[in-house]
Amino acid sequence: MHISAELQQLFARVKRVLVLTGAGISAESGVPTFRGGGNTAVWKGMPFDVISSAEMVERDLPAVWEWFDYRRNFLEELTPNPAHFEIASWQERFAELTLVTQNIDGLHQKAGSRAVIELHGNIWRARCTACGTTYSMVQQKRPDACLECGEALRPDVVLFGEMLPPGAFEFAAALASQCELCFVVGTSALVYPAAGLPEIAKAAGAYVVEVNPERTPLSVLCDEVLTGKAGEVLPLFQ
Ligand code: BV8
Ligand code: ZN
Repeated sequence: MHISAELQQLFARVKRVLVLTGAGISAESGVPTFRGGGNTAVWKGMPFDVISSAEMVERDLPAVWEWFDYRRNFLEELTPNPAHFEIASWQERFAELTLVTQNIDGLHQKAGSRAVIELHGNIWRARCTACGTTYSMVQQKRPDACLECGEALRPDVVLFGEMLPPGAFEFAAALASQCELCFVVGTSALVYPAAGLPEIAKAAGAYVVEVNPERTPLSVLCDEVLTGKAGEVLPLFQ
């Protein structure tokens, strides 16, 4: 794996770095990806973006819970991989490291990353459909209904057709427009508005680096493409 001298010099001197991650960074931890690697995630015959949609919460909330309970139980045993730990170490290395993830698995935090911008929520939390009160499901069951208002709970994740958490994208976009170096790790860059962040960084003059074993629609926009697995490529940055 060749990392250009230009990138190594940049890595050694920049202060403001933004990292955007997708399912690919958790692949080496055993988390199935959605698209990359040729397998499309389906549940009970339903395509991923049907079962994970706002419309499904309206139509069949118990089915949505089955899907997320299955994934959460699957995640219980899984641990971060060297890619997660490398990025966690960068928060000590760079004056301003911004970590933005599309992942709901919480593995960045398990690796020690603080202040993770979770654009699509977190699978370890439930949220009241009425008053918005949230409940942790880390080593504890969720209540059957909201303890504040008695209404139904739903996964605290962003489903297709739903707005991102208030301010999360705007905050990430502002930091993307100020970063000097932007890493895009393990994403197929198909889901918006998340996939728009590297475009904002590039337009603002940042050096954009993609880490992915496959090409993506973003590759042409990148200053450097490191073709490989995140857990093998990221630890090469010393
Ligand atoms: C919204 C949580 C406003 C739930 C998720 C503009 C254009 C087109 C469509 C839209 C648009 N704007 C909005 C839309 C609609 C939609 C969208 O983008 N659709 C896509 C399918 C075209 N966006 C939305 O609905 C968003 N909301 O826009 O609100 C609004 C509201 C009303 C009406 C209009 C607009 C909300 C999107 C968020 C949905 N929730 N997740 C759950 O997890 O179940 S998205 C989910 O899918 C993930 O979070 C992630 O974002 C995406 C999966 O992508 P990746 O993470 O990249 O994973 P993937 O498997 O695809 O790729 C893995 C990559 O890793 C591959 O490239 C592979 O090669 C690589 N890889 C594999 N192994 C490794 C590796 N890389 C490194 N190392 C390895 N070892
Ligand atoms: Zn409530």
